[in-house]
Amino acid sequence: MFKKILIANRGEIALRIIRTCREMGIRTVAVYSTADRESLHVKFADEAVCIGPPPSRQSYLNIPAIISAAEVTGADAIHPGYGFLSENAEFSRICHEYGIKFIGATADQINSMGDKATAKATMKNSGVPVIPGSEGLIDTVEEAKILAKEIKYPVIIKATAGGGGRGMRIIRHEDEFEKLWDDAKTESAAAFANDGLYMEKYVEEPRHIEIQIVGDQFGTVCHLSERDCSIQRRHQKLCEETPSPALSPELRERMGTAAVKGAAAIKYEGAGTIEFLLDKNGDFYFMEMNTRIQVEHPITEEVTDFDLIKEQIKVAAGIPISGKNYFPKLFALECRINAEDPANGFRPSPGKITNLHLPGGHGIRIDSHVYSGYTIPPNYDSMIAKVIATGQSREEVLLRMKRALQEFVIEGIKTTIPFHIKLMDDERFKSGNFTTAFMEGFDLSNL
Ligand code: MV4
Repeated sequence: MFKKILIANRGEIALRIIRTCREMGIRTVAVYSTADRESLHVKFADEAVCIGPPPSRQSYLNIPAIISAAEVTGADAIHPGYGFLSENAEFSRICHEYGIKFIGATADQINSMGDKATAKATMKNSGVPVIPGSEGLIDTVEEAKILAKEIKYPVIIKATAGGGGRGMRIIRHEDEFEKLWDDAKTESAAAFANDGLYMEKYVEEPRHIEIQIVGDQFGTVCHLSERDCSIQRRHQKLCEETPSPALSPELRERMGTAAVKGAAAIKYEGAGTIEFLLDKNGDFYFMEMNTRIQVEHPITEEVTDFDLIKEQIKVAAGIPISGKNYFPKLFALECRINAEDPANGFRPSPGKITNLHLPGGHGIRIDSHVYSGYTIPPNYDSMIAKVIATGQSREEVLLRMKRALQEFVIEGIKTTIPFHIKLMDDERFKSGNFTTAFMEGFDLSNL
């Protein structure tokens, strides 16, 4: 087992990783930018190294500084958390070259899933259902128009280097094709230095269902069922739940099996997520694979009683998994609390937390790095806490979440708490019958 792990991240996920390391008897090294001197991850780790000034490029994305910090502290592994360098193939490869175990996917796995057209082809070849569309990239707009006629409008153009909604265009009529095609090309060239595009039939109002998987170094892959992430705004998830109100045990089994098949085909090691679109007929299709631990992993932990960070560390150390799948024994919901003003277009609201009281009690878990007197720097992601409610039924969980959100006191900044309280009272949300279009019809006034 590793003796010392460097955590190449900040905020709540850095704390989350430190906690599991403590329980496993593994020493921890925090890295921090000068904006994070007073952060809890710095205080909770056994050692801490400053890696640069506030901008991410010069600190949490600064590969030479992070490798140096691992070298001087003698860390034998690096956990990248989510975001930052977690899906950076170059970083994974450099760690490997320096003899430091990267607790995440290999460079090859990151590359093969990072290129979306390649990822789709790989999944299709391994028998995972994919959305009808182009075979790989499309060279010319003429070719694209012919294909769109064949698969019938509406279609969606996606950037192969994109993901998470960037570089996409929905095309509903042939007369807008050339403009939207050019927009997508220009945008992806500027954003990713890669203008490769592919096309799919557009699925109207799907649900976003993702399957958590874990693979070991011996080719064994298991799944831990799904998370429903349909409540999103501009591709930012707001809350996630498991089990999905839309899945029967039979569909869960089929989606889980498909995810395992796809991950096994690339000999996936570590924790990963296979994202699917679920359409109104109950058909599901591979969308993307995330080769990292995700923000919403705690809901899976709560309903399966399985520590995903511990499992990531174990498989990285070469310990085999059992191969058995995990199914939800309880219900869980996560609300992401962001330092944003939901009544003002979710505009960031950094600043000093002048007073804080975190909720607690039965069935409530809080993953957060903030404390009373802490100043949220403007340089990073605005998520400041995750409230996770667990219970015996979906109804109980929604009532428990509302109770916890009402207990939450945070002064000095605006947060998304009022939005989540309103969400818990929303009839559509309560019914469980919603899609990724849910937020388009949500009234954000009176928050
Ligand atoms: C789609 C789609 C409908 N049809 N692909 C959004 C993010 C990226 N992962 C892919 N996305 C979508 N791809 C086809 N063929 C609808 C979306 C989509 C979406 C997906 C999941 C969650 C929220 C979403 C919001 C808008 C669009």
